[in-house]
Formats: sequence, C-alpha cells, structure tokens
Amino acid sequence: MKAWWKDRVAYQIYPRSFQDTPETEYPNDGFGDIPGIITHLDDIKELGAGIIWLSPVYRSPDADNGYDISDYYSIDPKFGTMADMERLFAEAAARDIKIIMDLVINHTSDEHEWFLKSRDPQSPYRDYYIWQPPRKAADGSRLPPRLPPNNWTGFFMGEVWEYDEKSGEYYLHLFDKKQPDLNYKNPKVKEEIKNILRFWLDKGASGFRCDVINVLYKTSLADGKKSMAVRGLEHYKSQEGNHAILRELRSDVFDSYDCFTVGETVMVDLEEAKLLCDESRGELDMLFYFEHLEIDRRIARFIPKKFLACRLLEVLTKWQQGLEWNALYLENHDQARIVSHFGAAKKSASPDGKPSPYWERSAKMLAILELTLRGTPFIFQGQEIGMTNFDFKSLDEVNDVESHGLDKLMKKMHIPGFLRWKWIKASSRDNSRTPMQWDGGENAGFSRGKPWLGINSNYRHINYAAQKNDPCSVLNFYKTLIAMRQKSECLKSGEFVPLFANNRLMIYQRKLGEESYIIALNFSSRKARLPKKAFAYLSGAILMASTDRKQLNGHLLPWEGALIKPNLSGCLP
Ligand code: TEU
Repeated sequence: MKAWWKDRVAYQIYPRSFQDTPETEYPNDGFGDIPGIITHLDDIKELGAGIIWLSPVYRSPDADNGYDISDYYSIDPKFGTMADMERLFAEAAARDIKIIMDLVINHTSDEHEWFLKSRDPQSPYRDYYIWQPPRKAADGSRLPPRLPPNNWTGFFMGEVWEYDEKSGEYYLHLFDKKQPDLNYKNPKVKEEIKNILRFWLDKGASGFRCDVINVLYKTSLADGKKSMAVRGLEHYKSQEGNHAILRELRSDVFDSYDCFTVGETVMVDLEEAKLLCDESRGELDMLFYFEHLEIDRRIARFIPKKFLACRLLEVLTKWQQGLEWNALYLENHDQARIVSHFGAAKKSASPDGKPSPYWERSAKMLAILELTLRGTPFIFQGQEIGMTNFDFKSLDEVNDVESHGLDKLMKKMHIPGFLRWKWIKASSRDNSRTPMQWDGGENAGFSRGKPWLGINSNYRHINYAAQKNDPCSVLNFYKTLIAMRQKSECLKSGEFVPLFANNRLMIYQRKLGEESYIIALNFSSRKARLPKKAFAYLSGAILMASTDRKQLNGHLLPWEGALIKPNLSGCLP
C-alpha cells in the first residue's frame, strides 16, 4: 500500500510568525502561538494540505528562534501550554491533518539541564557533549593565547569551539555558541533521544522533520580541509556512524508507529541522499536538499549569480530522477521568499506598498513548478498568498543570528558595507520569517501587540483575507492546483522527463501509463517564443496557467506558467 505521506501536501508553520492570540500566558505579546494555529486549521484544510510541519514550539531561550531547545518535554510559554498542544493534535486529527514536529537533536540549548550539568567535568552528563582540551601549542603549552582543539568553522560563519574557564576545556558547537553539539558516541544520548521521540509520537505526532540530521556523528575531530565555506565537514557530514544512528532510531522507535521522517540534510549530494533515503536501508523517508535554491548563489547561498532556467531544470532532473521520492519545497523559514528569489518580486515593494508588476503571475507560475513535481510538496506559510521578501532598511531590523554572523565575517574580509547589506538583504532568513499577512488591518491581523519582527509594508495589497474572496488570487490558484494534483496519480508520482530549457524557459513532462502532462514555465519579464519542435505537444489544452490564456500559440507571456494536457501522445520522448 502507498504510504499516506506520499499522498498529501504539507504546510509548514513557523509558529512565532503565524497568529498571535490573547489566549496564552503572554497575551498579544507579538509572538504567534498554538491557540492561533488552531484558529486557522480550517484555512489549512481548505488549502488542501493534509500534513503540518510545526517548527519548534519547545521551551527555548531563543538564541536561534527555538532551534536551541532547553526542554524537549515542554512547550515554551509564549506559544501556550501542553494542554494547548494536545488540543492542537486533537483538532488537527478531527480534520484529518497529521502533525509532524521539528526534531532538533544535533544540539541542545546551552541552557538545557544536560548541558548545565555537563559543565562539571565530574558529572555523568559531561559526556553528553563534545568537550576537548585546548590544542597544544608548538612549545607544548596549552596556555593563553590558547588554541582551539581544531580548525573547523561553523554554519553561522564563526567559531565552533567555546572555551569554558571553569573546566579549562572547549565545547563544540557547529551552530551558535548557545547550541552545543550532543555527543552521539555516547549511547546514553541516543536513549534520551528515543524517549523524546516516543513521548511526542505517543502524544499524537505523526513524524518528524529532522533538523541537520546528517551531521550528528563526528567521526573524528581532526583538522578540516581548506574550504571557503564550512571547514571540517568531511569529518562529520553523512558519516557511517550517522547512517547507523538513523537506522537505530528507525528500528527502535519509528517502526512501532505509523509515522514518517523528512530529514533536513545540509550540503547533501545525490549519492549521500540515495543512501539516506534507500527504503531497504531504513533510515529516512525523504529529505530536503538545497541544490535547486542555490543555482543562482555562490558559496552556499549568499553571493548572487545569474539565474538560468536550464540550470534549474538540470538540478531538478537530477533529483527527480535520482531519488525514488523527493521532499519538494521552494520556501522555508531559512530561505528568501520564492517570488523574490526566482520570481518577479525581486525588489521590495514600491513606497506605496504595491507589489511589483508580474508579482502575481510569477507567484502562480512558481506554484505550478512546485506542485507538478514528483514527491511530497511542502508549502511554507505565506507562500500560498505570494508573500515577498521583507523591505528591511538596515541590519538593525534583522534578528537572524546567521545574518549577523555573515556580516561580521564579511567585515573581516573587508567587503564594503553597501555590498554586505545588499547580499544580506536578499538572502537573510528573516525574509521568510516576517509575520503572516492575514488582512489589511492593524499589524496585518497577526497580532494586537507589537510583532516580534517587522511586518512587510505590502500587507494591504498582499493578504489572506483579500485573496480568499478573489477567485483569481494566488491563494485560490494554489487551492485549485492542489486539488488537481491530489486527483492525479501522475502528478504525484509519475515519471519526470525534461524536454527543453534555455536561460529563461523550461519545459518538462510528467507521465504515468496513459496519463501525461506538459509543464512550460517562463522565468522572465520578456515574452518567449517556444521551440518549434515543441509546438506539437504544447498545442494541447491549458488546464491551468498563471495567465488566463487557453492556448499558448507558440509563445509564453512574461512569467507565464502553464500546465498542459498534450494532444499528441506519439511525439513525446
Ligand atoms: O538549518 C540548517 C542550516 O544549515 C541553515 O541554517 C543554514 O545555515 C542555512 O539555511 C543555509 O545557509 C536548520 C534550521 O532550519 C535552522 O533554522 C537552524 O538555525 C539550524 O538548523 C540550527 O538548528
């Protein structure tokens, strides 16, 4: 039988930016909360989603917006209570919506009880984390100026070793210094994690989105190779020990539940991904890779480079054909908004808050892209109404720890301020973290208090309420497209065949038995002539398009995307 998670569309909620209510211990505090999520379950159901991925709601000091957990067994009071969480599970189940939790187990918060205890070298918790003495200097001393245990650099552009005066040792943190890495060579750590998994599965979770799940196991702490980005990766990315941990979690816990896992696998390549997702190995059910969103960025995702549709098609083809099942996404809480990244809303809104021309068309075109690929689509809150990047004025308005780390690093490299800001503004993770734009009222209907992060000034033009009643809106486009996908086995799991691409155009086919679709997308503000040889199969009926055309007539309009039922079956590869 086909797994249920292959048949559903998922919706990611970033709770602090979703909906604030007066109902928690901190009413109208400018942070979204769990009762707020409950009020929108019907909207999520209407959209057509059957899974919610909930970003962390656990207790956390918020050094990295909840990805630094200080207690895995409790809900942070700003989000509500355990009773609220139980109500959310129940209300979601009543609507046949499954909830997957965010599982952040590479690291905890430095305020987690385990870490506080681990600061004492005599404590049984010492070994829960990775503590190391300073490296010996050439003269054999470990005295100041001290040398950290190795030369690794971290994901947030800074140091990975933090010195602890009291014990005279360093601890490892691949992310912020308030996120110490757990030691997976210690079997006790794995047992603790299994208990956490069971706790949430027993409460009603249907699986986990597993944060940076391919870097848990540090095979060695030797120096890393020279690298522009994260140094040291070869000692901990997708190691054999990591595969073994995933198999253990699967056989000891997940196998006893009807649940699934989607891994967030940093810097993963296809060969690693094949191992991680190979059904017979029993590790992950699917994973998020990053390569498609990095085709127009250098050094991971910060320095821009030209967008080429043919490059995008090449990357998509590789993953669509390379893995049996993909987790599909164009946005999440770590990425820029897709209409501002691949779409037409590159510049922030004009001073009157009006979105740029073709904003809407490109938002719909990108919806066609995501929802006509093979796999389980994940839609990030706000994507379904075409929310854009934020119109930040300066770094002071940015909260993201990664953006600040990047600024510091680039400053060290003498990159001028205007360039640093230009790049950060386009790539900052805060772009997608601004509050959900529910209506045109105060604070976009998100909160009656001061929102924790600024609200995009275009909320009067781009908001849920306005789109709900407009049959031609981006929102209703998503709804119709999702409904169409849900009825088509071919769109969900059919074969993916690339047909044509150039710098700004891409055409591909999906097919399953007799059923077949052609998808043609124009990623530019210029009209694009279609290749002659494609005329025949592109002359079929347009089922859905980001414009209101019914026939392509040999060209695509600016930012036009079309889903076509081909009328000639014989001429396709
Ligand atoms: O993200 C992992 C991660 O590597 C990204 O933060 C990365 O730095 C960026 O997206 C690409 O350059 C996960 C979470 O999604 C993120 O929010 C957390 O900050 C991070 O792990 C640490 O838990």
